[in-house]
Amino acid sequence: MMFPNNFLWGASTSAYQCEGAATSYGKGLSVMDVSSVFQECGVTDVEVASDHYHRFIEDISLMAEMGFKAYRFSVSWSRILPNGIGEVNEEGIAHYHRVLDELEKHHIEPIVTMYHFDLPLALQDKGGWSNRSTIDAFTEYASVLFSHFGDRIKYWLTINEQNMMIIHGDALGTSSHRKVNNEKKDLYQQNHHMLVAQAKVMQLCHKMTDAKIGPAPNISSVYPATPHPDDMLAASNASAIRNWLYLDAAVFGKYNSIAWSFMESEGIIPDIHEGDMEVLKSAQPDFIAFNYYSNMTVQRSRGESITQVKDQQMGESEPGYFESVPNHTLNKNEYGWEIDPIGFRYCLREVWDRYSLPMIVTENGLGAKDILVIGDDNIPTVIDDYRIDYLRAHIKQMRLAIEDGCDVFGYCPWSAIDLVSTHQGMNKRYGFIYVNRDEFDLKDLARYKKKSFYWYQSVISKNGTS
Ligand code: BGP
Repeated sequence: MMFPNNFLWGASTSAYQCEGAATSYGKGLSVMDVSSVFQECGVTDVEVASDHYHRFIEDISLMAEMGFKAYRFSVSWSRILPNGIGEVNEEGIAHYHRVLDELEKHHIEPIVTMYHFDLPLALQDKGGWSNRSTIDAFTEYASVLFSHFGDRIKYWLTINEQNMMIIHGDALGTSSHRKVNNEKKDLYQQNHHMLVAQAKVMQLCHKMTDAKIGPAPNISSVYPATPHPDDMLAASNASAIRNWLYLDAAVFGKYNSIAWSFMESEGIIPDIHEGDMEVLKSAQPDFIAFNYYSNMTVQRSRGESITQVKDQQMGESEPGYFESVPNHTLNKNEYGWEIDPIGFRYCLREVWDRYSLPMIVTENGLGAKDILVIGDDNIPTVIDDYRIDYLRAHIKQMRLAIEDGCDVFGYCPWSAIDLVSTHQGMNKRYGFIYVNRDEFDLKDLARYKKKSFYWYQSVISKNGTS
């Protein structure tokens, strides 16, 4: 069996990780522009990033050369509304119209994330997502997007990896670092506000446009470390707390009962205003977008908090509920992320079984320290067979999941071009297109096609066979 004829092959990026022009053309600052993660780890800042803001025409034409049917990118909230609310930056609107013009020219479908980690700093200064008024700010931002771009965009994603911002906000640089009495309660309050905001925005989208809209969490299926029933329960806890809390609220409009009982025992039930649950109930996503890098293996909690690894794909634990352990049946990439293509099929089946909504994969990929070499034609390239192997194996399992009956309508791996990794800067690359800069040396920012560029081009031209 093949992939459906109109399957959306493409790749992803996010604004703050590739655009650059972080303080130009009327853009306001976002939390990522001042993120302590970049300062503390001494990794690439996002002032220039991959300079996609200035080079999007070249980048999109390279995507077209690869045969992309779709490009998933995010709009920078603070480029549209420099203060998060209020005055609209017309230059920002004009910029994204130019990006859309370019995509249209090449018949590439835009898949647009509204908010990918980069909350406007002006909102963070007022408490960010802990402050209930950020719900209105997000709704206002969405209404600006729908009124300017509503007739040009068919697929919107609300919030990228809301679950990772709650679980790994420190590692990602999205945390507010506010001094609060109960930090965990504050996080789950932020989560509640995001859920309500997302529901309002999904409703608004359906009212103002004919587009489709969906959430975009990071989903990992969870394996028990052993068949011991306690480990099975730990896996069920982990899945509820990490995955279903977010998707049940988005799709069914209610809190997952296992996650709720976890919040209750921890004393972190958020303040829920009258009418909030009705708002959650009355909104419906049209599809589920999700990012998959790896699954997770857990054992029953020994009650200790294990060392928090500064990485969103590793080291999750909830003392008393589960703790993650390495899965020795799997290989790891050079950053310790487990490589689990069969688990990808499993994960797609699990999400499909649970929600029966069409799915699009909006991230998946291999981060590596790519090395530029001179190719046969004397043009620099990267021989990234490791990336090709990774993607080939995942695409195969996605095809098998489709054969299993899963409705998957697109695949946008991370990332279209090299960009700034969340906490490894330019040292960890994912792109099909190499961006010629180092950690702190901007060089000439030239674009070079990696070996995976040609490989993916051929995959797309044969609709998924490689
Ligand atoms: C996801 C984020 C992306 C991206 C990716 C890879 O969690 O949505 O923004 O960066 O992970 O992560 P990293 O850059 O840490 O390797």
